[in-house]
Amino acid sequence: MDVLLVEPSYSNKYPPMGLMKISRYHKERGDYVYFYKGKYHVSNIWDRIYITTLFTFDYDLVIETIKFYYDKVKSLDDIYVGGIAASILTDKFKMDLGLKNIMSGTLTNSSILGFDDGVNIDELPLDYDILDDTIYKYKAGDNFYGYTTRGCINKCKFCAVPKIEGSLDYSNNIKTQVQAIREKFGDKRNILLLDNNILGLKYSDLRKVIYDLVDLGFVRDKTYVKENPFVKLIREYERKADNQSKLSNTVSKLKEYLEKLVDKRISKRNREKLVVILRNINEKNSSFIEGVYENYDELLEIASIYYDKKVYNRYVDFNQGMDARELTEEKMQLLSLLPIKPFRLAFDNLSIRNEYENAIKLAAKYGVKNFSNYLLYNFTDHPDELYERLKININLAKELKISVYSFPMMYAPVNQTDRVYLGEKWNYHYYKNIRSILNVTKGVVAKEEDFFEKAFGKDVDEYNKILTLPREFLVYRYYFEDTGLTRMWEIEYYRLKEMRKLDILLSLLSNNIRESEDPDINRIMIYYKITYNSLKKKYRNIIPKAKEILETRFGLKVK
Ligand code: B12
Ligand code: SF4
Repeated sequence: MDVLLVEPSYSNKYPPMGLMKISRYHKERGDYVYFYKGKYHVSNIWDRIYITTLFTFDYDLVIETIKFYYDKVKSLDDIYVGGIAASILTDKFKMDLGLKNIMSGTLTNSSILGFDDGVNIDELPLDYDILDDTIYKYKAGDNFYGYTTRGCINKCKFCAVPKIEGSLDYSNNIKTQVQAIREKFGDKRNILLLDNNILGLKYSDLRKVIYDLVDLGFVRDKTYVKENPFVKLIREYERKADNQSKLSNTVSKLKEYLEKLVDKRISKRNREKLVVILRNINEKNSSFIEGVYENYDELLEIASIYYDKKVYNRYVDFNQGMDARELTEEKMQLLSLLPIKPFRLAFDNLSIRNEYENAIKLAAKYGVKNFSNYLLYNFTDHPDELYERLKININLAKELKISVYSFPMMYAPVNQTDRVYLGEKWNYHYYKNIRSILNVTKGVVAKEEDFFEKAFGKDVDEYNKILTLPREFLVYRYYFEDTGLTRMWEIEYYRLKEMRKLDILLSLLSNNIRESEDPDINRIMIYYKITYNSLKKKYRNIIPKAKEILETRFGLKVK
């Protein structure tokens, strides 16, 4: 059977685990499997095409990609669509595509795909080889990926997990998974666990998970040693040859590795030996790989001397924002056996402030120094609450001498096919400005107090002022501050604040209106029409004028 696995060309951090499991299943059946990210422009007709989906907000791209493959199969029933977005929006996919095989949920039995061998595909170890078929580089790196649980004990309204995975189900196969991957692909340094709520497990189950990870070598001491790259590449070649996979990438990697070895700081004798071997291989008409096998022992001997043999730390990353409400001292004692980095907690709303602060303090007591915490916003929260939560993190970091990064996560309803959604207590102007600030920082809120205060303000009042700024003033902060325009805008802002007219201003701005019948509002509106690019053209004379006013009227010296 010829099988094509497809991931649409959205940008994502983690490799497509679902497809990696499906690949493993088909390769074990003896099928040919190829993976492509995006639209594969070849004339092949495939026996099966599996297309994975992830975020619902990529819906349009996913639909377009699926349709692209319609003429690459004999029958449309040979296209299988699955994964997270397909599980959330199964009916919509079915309606918009008219395909029979839109699958929902996890692949707990191969019968779901029409096979009768009863394999639990969900528990199969991942096939990392498919990642060599694509040039796309997944940011999460070459690590172990897995789940130790599925589902969750909670049913938060903003989350899709209760719908796609149901209640918390403990599946303790992480040990088998990691061991199988080690056997087939060699060791990897870190492990990223995509559970939803690991702390929802009762103590005895959590204990089993943690001890499995400890047994696998994920401990706080250094235990990771890189493998000899030559051995790794030869094993990759042989594994792929067994599966009739495309070998050219591996051969190129092997060639590149050996050529680079010549340039490394190796002994004169070994360099000469290596140069002769490589020249002989190239001069012979046989293939490069045959030459490598002919000189295998000598190459192995040289390669075994020159590679990084240092011992490194490993990291465990529970990718979720862990549930602070469920962190007890007993559970923390268990977690402290692992080299968790970063330690991620969820701070979804102020109502869990006490539990959250206690969880951080407890973790810090057990030596955790690096936190990366998720803060949901634009849901039922008020904008001020985001500031308060960010500030709490800054204060905790200072008080406990730890590092706390905040990752604000913008809410959008889980079944929406775009990300445009405004929380009931938010306005569009604030919403856009928060996104602008986060764009500059790549979504992270600085852990240092001075950076934080510059970005979000010293207090809630200043935060509100920053969120009211014209977007351009926010994005090109220093430029507009230097021209004096920000100061001038501020004067108008405080005037309107006194007059209690800020709500009117924000409502107009949120509706993209830049004119008002109210002269007080119109005075400030001018600043919202200025763009960084047009400044020099249209508002050339504003800068000297601004300077003059600020200097003569307010005694402010402007650069
Ligand atoms: C890890 C993760 C992330 C990672 C990135 C994931 C990635 N792949 O790159 C990070 C941390 C970056 C992330 C970020 C976000 N995430 Co997230 N994330 C997850 C999580 C925990 C796992 C997703 C995953 O990759 N799973 C791996 C899957 C695909 O592999 P698998 O489970 O083994 O696959 C099985 C099945 O899905 C199926 N299958 C899979 N593919 C296929 C294909 C075929 C053909 C078939 C038949 C079957 C099939 O079979 C497999 C075996 O059983 C989910 C929650 C969850 N439990 O699903 C949320 C989730 C996907 N995230 C979610 C959200 C909201 C976000 C954010 C938008 C949060 C925010 N507000 O900023 C951001 C967006 C990031 C962005 N791009 O802008 C929502 C999605 C909601 C939606 N409407 O799409 C989820 C569902 C969680 C939730 N709270 O509701 N996320
Ligand atoms: S605790 Fe996390 S995974 Fe569970 S329902 Fe709430 S948001 Fe979703």
